[in-house]
This record gives sequence, structure tokens and C-alpha cells, in this order.
Amino acid sequence: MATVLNAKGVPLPYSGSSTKWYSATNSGPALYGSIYNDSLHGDSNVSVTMYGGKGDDIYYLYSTKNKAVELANEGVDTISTWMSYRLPAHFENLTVTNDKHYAFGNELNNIIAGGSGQQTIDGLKGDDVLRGGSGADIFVVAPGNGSDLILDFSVEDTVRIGSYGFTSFEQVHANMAGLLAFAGGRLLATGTGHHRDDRSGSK
Ligand SMILES: [Ca+2]
Ligand SMILES: [Ca+2]
Ligand SMILES: [Ca+2]
Repeated sequence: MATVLNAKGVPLPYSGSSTKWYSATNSGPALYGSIYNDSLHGDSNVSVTMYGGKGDDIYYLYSTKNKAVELANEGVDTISTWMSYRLPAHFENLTVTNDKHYAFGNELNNIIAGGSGQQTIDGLKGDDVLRGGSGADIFVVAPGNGSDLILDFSVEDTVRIGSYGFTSFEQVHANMAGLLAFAGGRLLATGTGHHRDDRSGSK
């Protein structure tokens, strides 16, 4: 199983490769996956709720008419969409591809990715792994929302830290060493202000 280590050294899994594929085109209002790893494709013209069920499921949402539902303990599930999106409960991972859109996680440890252009990415609670992709991305970290790892923080990007406001790459380098640790393009947002853990002093 492919994983990426988060800021706490916990491996976060990606969804496994799909073995079955489903499309909402010409489906009824509910579309069900299998007990295996599924890819479920919405359709921008179809009002549909998709249920992947057991297994690692990847949902492609093309409009707000396309909904996705997962239950607890039913695999590692991913939503991929062009739209601004906030992960519902029981989803682990999210990709948002369009410029000037947001990608928000949930209380779980999420892997969240942006596409080209600018995404505003906030893992919310949990120790999330964030990757903006190309473009001038905005990463949001806040007190009480865990320790997030940004895999590709670059000069184009900004990080918004609770009440500190927007912080440039240069400001992060110069002033934020106690809060943020930067090494080799990876930015570790530890403790995020109020609840510093034992890694928060590392540079
Ligand atoms: Ca599932
Ligand atoms: Ca999260
Ligand atoms: Ca991006």
C-alpha cells in the first residue's frame, strides 16, 4: 500500500488501485460500488449519490449534483474534483484541480493535493499531508488543528497561520522557526502555536 509519512511519522495511505469502474451517466439517483476498490465517476448532468462501500474508492465529482457517501471503516477513500470541496466524514484524501478553488479536509489525517494554479488548502483537524502542486498556493494552519506537513512549499506559496495572518516564504524562513520547520521544500507546521509537541523546536 502506497503511503506518505505525516509530521508525526505516521504513514498515511493513498487509495489502492481500482479494480472496478462505475459511471453515473444514465444511472439512477443512487450508484453503488462493489466490495472491492472502485472508481466512481459522476456526471455533471446527473443528480446522483454514489456509495463506494467497502474497499478503497476513488470518486470523481463533476458538479454539485454529484455526491459521495462513505461509512466508517470502509477503506481509504479519495475524492477528486475540480470544484472547491470540503471532505465529508469517513473520506481520507482529496484532490482539487481548478485554479482559485479551495480544498478542505476533515477531522481525519488527510492527504490533500492541489492541481495547477492556486488552491487554498486546509487540512483542518488531524495531522495532514498537503501538496499544492504548481501555482501560488495558500496553506492554512491553525492552533488545535494538528501538525501538518506541506510537501512542496515554495517561494510562490503562502501559509496562513491562525491569527498571524499571511506569511511569505521569506517571513517563514526569518521568523517562524519555532512554529514552522523548513527543509528541502518540505514545511512542517508543528504545534501551530498553542499546543507545541516535542518536535516543535526542531529546525
Ligand atoms: Ca470505501
Ligand atoms: Ca484533517
Ligand atoms: Ca496548486
